[in-house]
Amino acid sequence: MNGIFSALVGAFDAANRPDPEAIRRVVRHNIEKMGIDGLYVCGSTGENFLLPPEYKKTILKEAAAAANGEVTMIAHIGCNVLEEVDELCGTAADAGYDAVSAVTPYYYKFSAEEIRAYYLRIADRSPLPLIIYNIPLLTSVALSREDFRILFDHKNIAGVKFTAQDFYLLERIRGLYPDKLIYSGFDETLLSAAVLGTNGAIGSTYNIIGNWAKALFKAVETGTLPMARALQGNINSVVDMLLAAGIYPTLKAVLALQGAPCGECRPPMGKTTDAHQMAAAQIDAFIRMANR
Ligand code: MN9
Repeated sequence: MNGIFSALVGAFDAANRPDPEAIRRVVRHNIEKMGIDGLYVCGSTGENFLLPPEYKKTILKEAAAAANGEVTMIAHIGCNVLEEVDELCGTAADAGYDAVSAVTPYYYKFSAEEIRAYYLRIADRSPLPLIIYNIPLLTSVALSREDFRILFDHKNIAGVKFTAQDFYLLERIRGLYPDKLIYSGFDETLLSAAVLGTNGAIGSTYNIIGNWAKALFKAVETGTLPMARALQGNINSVVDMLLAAGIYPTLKAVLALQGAPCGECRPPMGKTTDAHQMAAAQIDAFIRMANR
């Protein structure tokens, strides 16, 4: 389960429905062109929070079929509706996923105890190991050291997708739980997380620069830090351009230029504009130049 995982982008048709052909294209692109180790399906990058449950199921199934057992597969099934969580968990198990992942319950101000109960319930019922998805920037829920202590005590809780800049906490949980899987979730701080001994990373930009993330991780493993720093510099130049233009539509526009078109974002996200296309052309040129 170690390595670089692409947070798979959503691939939709003109009516905003999952597009099986586009899903297959972007999955194969990630495996064959980026050389990634795994896919994280139906996460934030997959526009999870804009999807009805039946579309999530379709995407989980199509992505697994396209990956054909060649890489490690994690299904994000997190949701505030527990019946939906259970159902998606079943879909992920049937489709052959290696693990499930779940975002912290959000919107209502749940107590730490309620949040932990949510995870313990999933972990008790899930036939697949569970990866916690911690992303305080978007959920306003920040798991504490005490939360990790209690949650990591459960043998079916395998690890965490740590999408936060709290490297103090990251270092502490790495040291305390050497057997748990810790994945770095912010691509812009991949190096900082990798030097702390994370098991890998899960990120949206790896759809287009997964090969750089792989190389960065290897450079850290072999102790070639100047190389790792240079790679993080290139990754961050891409992240800067993506964030400035609007990350998801621009990411999709770059994928189209790389030969894996996957439609537009689902509303209420906006349509792809000329500005997105222009930024994508710039990013694509930058990537080509750096790959030479
Ligand atoms: O999967 C991604 N998080 C979100 C993780 O999309 C919310 C990251 O890869 C970020 O997109 C990336 C840019 O901030 O680090």
